[in-house]
Amino acid sequence: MSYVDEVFDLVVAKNPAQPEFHQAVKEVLESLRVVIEANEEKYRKDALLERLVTPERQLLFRVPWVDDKGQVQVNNGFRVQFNSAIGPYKGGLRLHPSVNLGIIKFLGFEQIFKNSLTGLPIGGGKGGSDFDPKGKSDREVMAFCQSFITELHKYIGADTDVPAGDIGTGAREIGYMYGQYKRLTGLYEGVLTGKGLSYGGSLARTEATGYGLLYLTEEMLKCNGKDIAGKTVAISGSGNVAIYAAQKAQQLGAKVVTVSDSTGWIYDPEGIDVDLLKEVKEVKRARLTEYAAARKSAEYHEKKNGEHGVWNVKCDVALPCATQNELDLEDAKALVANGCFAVAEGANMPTTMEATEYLQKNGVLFCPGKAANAGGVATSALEMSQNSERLSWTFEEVDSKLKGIMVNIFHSLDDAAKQYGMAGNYVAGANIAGFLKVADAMQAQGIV
Ligand code: NDP
Ligand code: 2IT
Repeated sequence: MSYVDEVFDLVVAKNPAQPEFHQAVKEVLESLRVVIEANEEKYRKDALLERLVTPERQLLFRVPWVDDKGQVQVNNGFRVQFNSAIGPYKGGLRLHPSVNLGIIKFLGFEQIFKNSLTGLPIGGGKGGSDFDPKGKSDREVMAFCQSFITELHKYIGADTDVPAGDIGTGAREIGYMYGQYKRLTGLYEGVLTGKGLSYGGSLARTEATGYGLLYLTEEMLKCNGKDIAGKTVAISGSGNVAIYAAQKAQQLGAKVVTVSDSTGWIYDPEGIDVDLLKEVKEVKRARLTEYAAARKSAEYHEKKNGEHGVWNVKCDVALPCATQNELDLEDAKALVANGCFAVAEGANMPTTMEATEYLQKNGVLFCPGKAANAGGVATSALEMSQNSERLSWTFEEVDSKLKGIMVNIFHSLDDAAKQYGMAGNYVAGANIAGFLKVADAMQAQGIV
């Protein structure tokens, strides 16, 4: 059996009931087959792949907190410190009831390659909890965040592990966590990114993932003889990534006609009103029904029977920005039938493997999340730099660095895909380019 297949079987056997982690590993290993086979003897002897798929450290802990009724609640806390070959562990914290160890491991594994692609010195990690911030008071969210950091602070630091936001973790949560970290350690350091601007945050970090997604998409289209201006774009999600993806798409002259959340979706043929969306989602923390109520041109659709809705709308470009496996084979068929020619992932692993293959086979330009959404973590690394030098850069400076990073990422995938005989396969390009730097650093540092 080939080394790649052996290691994949080992991952499934050693990590039972973690389907998302298996899926993320399978996608990467399949892409690496050609690279691994060229160096199989050496990699096998050094157990390089076994080390790559095994986290350096996994922290699982209890998070007790008191709700507004005086009742004690208990959540599970996670931090997976996956790989520190090229820098301190870096990656977000997801707060969502669906969070479990397998989900955090898939996210942490993806983060290794994503962070490598940014060209910046950051290793891979991810964490979170099955705590649901939805419907909780600010005091309850604070109580949870303080308890979470009371345990996690022992294992993180500006030069060891730097968490940030993800689903359910935004500026409010990062603020409470930062305050508790500082109180416990006495350190005013860049231990978290996505901080508020008054206490060490970076301008453009809030916008970075969505803006970066569009900078990369623009470059991918340009290199394939197309232009984002004048195109119709379907977006899923209505959180941090979706909102700023919609904003930048419109600034670049495209029309965004959909957004969604976990209960429904909006079709707005006049183009999404981003200011209204921000008011509904960032200020009121309300449902999309409020967007529809305030805007005549918008249709609201409840989600039924697990369908994803937005992918049935006619569009040129689709940007999934909500969550994993939200674009399946049926959705891919609908997109192709409606003439969609490009898909770029704002979320982590939103497209199933079958859907990805279908899109690629049908000539759709497809950029995976570990490249397309890397603008968020790249700008987090820029926040770390600013914190270390005790300076802050202007919005324009950060935004122009972000744009340069996204354009470079696209070219590194494009080049790697061509070099290994898979021109246009940006999934393979991303996995190979991300892997080569990490593998080189791991080999250079010996058996650790
Ligand atoms: P937010 O919490 O701000 O928004 C998440 C959005 O996705 C909401 O609209 C939410 O709807 C929807 N959503 C979440 N879970 C589900 C689900 N299980 N089913 C359907 N809809 C769901 O998160 P972000 O925008 O930060 O993150 C979105 C995606 O982007 C995630 O995959 C994340 O890992 C990825 N990402 C985020 C980065 C960042 O910097 N924030 C960087 C790179 C990637 P509802 O409110 O109803 O739950
Ligand atoms: O998935 C991701 O890259 C993020 N949630 C952002 C991580 C970060 O450290 O900014």
